[in-house]
Amino acid sequence: MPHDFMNPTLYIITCIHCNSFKQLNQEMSIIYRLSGSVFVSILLFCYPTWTQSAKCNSQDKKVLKEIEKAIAIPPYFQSWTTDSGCCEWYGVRCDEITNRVISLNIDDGTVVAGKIPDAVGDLPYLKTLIFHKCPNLKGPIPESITKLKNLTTLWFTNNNLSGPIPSFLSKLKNLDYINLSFNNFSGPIPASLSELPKLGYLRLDRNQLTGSIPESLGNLALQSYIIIGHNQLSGKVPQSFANADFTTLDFSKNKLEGDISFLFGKKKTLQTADFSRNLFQFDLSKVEFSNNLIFMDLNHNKIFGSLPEGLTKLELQTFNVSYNRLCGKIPTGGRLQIYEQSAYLHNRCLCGAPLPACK
Ligand SMILES: *[C@@H]1O[C@H](CO)[C@@H](O)[C@H](O)[C@H]1NC(C)=O
Ligand SMILES: *[C@@H]1O[C@H](CO)[C@@H](O)[C@H](O)[C@H]1NC(C)=O
Ligand SMILES: *[C@@H]1O[C@H](CO)[C@@H](O)[C@H](O)[C@H]1NC(C)=O
Ligand SMILES: *[C@@H]1O[C@H](CO)[C@@H](O)[C@H](O)[C@H]1NC(C)=O
Ligand SMILES: CC(=O)N[C@H]1CO[C@H](CO)[C@@H](O)[C@@H]1O
Repeated sequence: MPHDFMNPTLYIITCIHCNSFKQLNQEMSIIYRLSGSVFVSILLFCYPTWTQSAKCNSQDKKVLKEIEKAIAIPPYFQSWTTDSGCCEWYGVRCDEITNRVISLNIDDGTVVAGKIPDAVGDLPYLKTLIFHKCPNLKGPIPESITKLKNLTTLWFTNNNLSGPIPSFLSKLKNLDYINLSFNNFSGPIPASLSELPKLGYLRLDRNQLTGSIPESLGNLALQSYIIIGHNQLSGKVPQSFANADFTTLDFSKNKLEGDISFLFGKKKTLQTADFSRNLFQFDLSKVEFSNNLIFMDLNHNKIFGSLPEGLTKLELQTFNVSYNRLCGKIPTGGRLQIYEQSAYLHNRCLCGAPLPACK
């Protein structure tokens, strides 16, 4: 941009619009050669913009640099330069008033490697901690995160983390959202998770979890989402779920067994029920369903009996009972005929549309 070197007003205007420290320095070095008084007036005008772009709590900055040193693969974290404010750094968000770091979100796969550093526990105002799609991020969840008393969102997804789902997560009383799906966590689901008074969303699917579903999980204070599919969980679904009322239950692809008819019922708010690919065994004939259900996948179990008339009242978007031991005529008069044959195939003797007529 051509500058009129003799007009101080023009400098002030260009300088107010400069939004980076670097640009500001360039502007100032030109001005400095002109006169002392112009320099001072420009500095005053620029001050607010300058502090904003450099804002950062120095303690938080130190911790972030430690985290970078521990896991970043060079030349990643290019925006994490010492002359810029850490609130502007990639993946970092600060509180507008206090300038303390409240969110750290590393979601760019190949740029980090190693273990989640203990230093993440030293960002005391953190509310959201995300490591997403980092295939080289390995090892356990560090206990240091129990220091993050403000944490509401813990989201470690699509990494290669391992070790247990730590029981110490129950110390983070503000947690309302846990998503640890697509990792390599093993061992049981800790019973202590039910001690989280605000936990509404729990997603632990696609790991190597074993053991049975803890009784306490049915007593979560906020009953909305439990997604624990694609693990190696076994045993029966605990009775505590009979009185519970979740919106989404996904137990798919585990080794769970027994009667789960108590998860349904006319008064439940259950909308999404994925119990496919387990060893569930019960008589479907007498089960009642609530009108809230929009997704029900029961494929690959050992469910027997016939399809109850009540199913014709539902407006299910997804319905699948294939690969079970069901028998009898598919009830008519509702929507059960709109689903593909594949939703009914591989049962003992189901018949009638959309399958061939009963004999
Ligand atoms: C985990 O690491 C293995 C190699 O050790 C890799 O093949 C796999 O894609 C990684 N998983 C994820 C979810 O990134
Ligand atoms: C939890 O993580 C999975 C896997 O990355 C993702 O698909 C899902 O959208 C996440 N859940 C929410 C509510 O963000
Ligand atoms: C996942 O963990 C199991 C042990 O639980 C281990 O044998 C396996 O190699 C791990 N897989 C990856 C990709 O790290
Ligand atoms: C039902 O589930 C089976 C088994 O996973 C699958 O092959 C089939 O395509 C599904 N059908 C529908 C309509 O969802
Ligand atoms: C809501 C909440 O827990 N706020 C806390 C966030 O962290 C600071 C520092 O640890 C506490 O002083 C707040 O009470």
